[in-house]
Amino acid sequence: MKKILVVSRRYIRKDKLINWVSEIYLELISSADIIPVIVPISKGTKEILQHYLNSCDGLLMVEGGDLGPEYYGENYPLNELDEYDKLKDEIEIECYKYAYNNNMPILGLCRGLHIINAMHGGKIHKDIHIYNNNAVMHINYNNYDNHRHMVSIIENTPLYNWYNMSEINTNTYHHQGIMELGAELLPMAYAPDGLIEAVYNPNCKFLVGLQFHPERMLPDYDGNIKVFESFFNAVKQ
Ligand SMILES: [Mn+2]
Repeated sequence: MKKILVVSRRYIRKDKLINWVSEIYLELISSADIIPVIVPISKGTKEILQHYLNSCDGLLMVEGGDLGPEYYGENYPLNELDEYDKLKDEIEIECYKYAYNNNMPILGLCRGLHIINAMHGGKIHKDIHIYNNNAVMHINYNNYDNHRHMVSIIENTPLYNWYNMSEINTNTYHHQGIMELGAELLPMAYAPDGLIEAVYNPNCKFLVGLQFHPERMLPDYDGNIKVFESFFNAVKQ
């Protein structure tokens, strides 16, 4: 069976650091007859990471804290970032580089999109709401899972093929976003404030980044599951 790596996320529970991954990703991967492999964040993981990489067929990068600004040429004070985790950055970016260099399918959601953009030389907004003067709310803690904004989809892109619609109403859980698009990446969708909400690299087998979370709104559009089906098919090829 093929394997997809997912790097975990850490937080402190009862005074101890624990690793976690949202179960929906593990369910989606295993229901496609692919083995989800959680790559834990621990110092020891870096020593053995190559063993994870040697056996992987694709990489899924999911939600998480802010990417370190060093990866996109900025040097904000790190204590101003949301859930900054240097070790997660290091492990996930090493996974990304291996997958990218071996032309393996990569899907990045939210933080994963930011990593893809930074690795292509693009820049990230420290906080999109400073830039857009709150014209569009990209995160709403009071209406977390039901908050939506419109996204317009560009024709002749993979995203358009999946949704077959020129506009969708997406969930939105982010305070950062693409400031400058990285080389080779093409935009697939825009929010009403102009923020790029989806990208792909047409020179890769499958390299897609989405700002929204299709897995958290599966019933809303048939296109949501197609994002994952297309990713999994690329992994199986
Ligand atoms: Mn958004």
